[in-house]
Amino acid sequence: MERGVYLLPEKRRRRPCVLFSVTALLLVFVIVGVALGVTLRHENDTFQETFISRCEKFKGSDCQKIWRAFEQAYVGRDPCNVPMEEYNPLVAAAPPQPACNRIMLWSKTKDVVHDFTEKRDCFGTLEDTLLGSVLDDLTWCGKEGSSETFTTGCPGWTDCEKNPVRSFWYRASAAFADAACGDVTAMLNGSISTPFYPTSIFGSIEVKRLNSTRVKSLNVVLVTEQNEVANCTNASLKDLQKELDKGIKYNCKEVEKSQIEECASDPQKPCGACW
Ligand code: DVN
Repeated sequence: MERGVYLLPEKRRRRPCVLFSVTALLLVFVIVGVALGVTLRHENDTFQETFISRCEKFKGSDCQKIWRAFEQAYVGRDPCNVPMEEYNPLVAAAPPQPACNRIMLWSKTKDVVHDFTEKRDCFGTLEDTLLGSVLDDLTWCGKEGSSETFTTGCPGWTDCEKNPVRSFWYRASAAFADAACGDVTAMLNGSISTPFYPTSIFGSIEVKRLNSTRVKSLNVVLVTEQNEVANCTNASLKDLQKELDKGIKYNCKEVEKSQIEECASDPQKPCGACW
């Protein structure tokens, strides 16, 4: 056989290339898998870190106990099957204790309300309590067969009724309304045709749970802008009055958004003078 370069048959020549490609592919899968695992782990840790650091702002709270009471509501569950009652242990661990005459409820006015309560110490919303503040603007869910907390790939607010986020806000709002006492204020949106609507949390949960044995009055502040759509004679506000416990006095006042914002930025102005 003539000496020379011994060429491998085509099939045997292809084998190292195939082996190399399979190894490379496996390596890519392992790297992606590890990266995904680290990301999920990081998601979980970051979420818990956020929860705990917000909780620790409320001195004297057992934040690890509150965290455990929270995660037992949704971890390992179908994220579309978390009834609001699953958060009962969390509410028991961190019950809202709002100061009488300073409770602020709201609906479709989140930004103006929180701008006001952040700048002035006149009122407190649910989101100013431990229960509301640890989870404000966060999203979370669990999955059957997993002990993780996920912050992505969770059902949206309207995807299913019993999702972990919506059920939490329903349950927390119920606890907040149950604890309401004295003169309660509610900031509603005068730029929409129905400032009060029955399917909102304010309408479906909070108004129904205000009890005249504790609550003396409900004072609606209807936030208006130039293009005022609704005023205090709006039909939906008459529905609100019908829903209200009979012994609770109802008031309504139209207040320009600019007046509220000015008052929020003027700490010298007494709370009562803001509207
Ligand atoms: O009194 C307040 C407060 O105590 C709170 O606990 O409930 C009352 C406000 O709830 P609400 O009456 O339903 O008023 P909103 O403005 O319709 O909804 C309140 C919040 O629920 C929204 O700000 C949404 O939260 P987000 O996304 O701004 O962090 C959420 N929400 C309501 N309907 C939603 C929705 N999020 C997404 N899609 C929807 N359809």
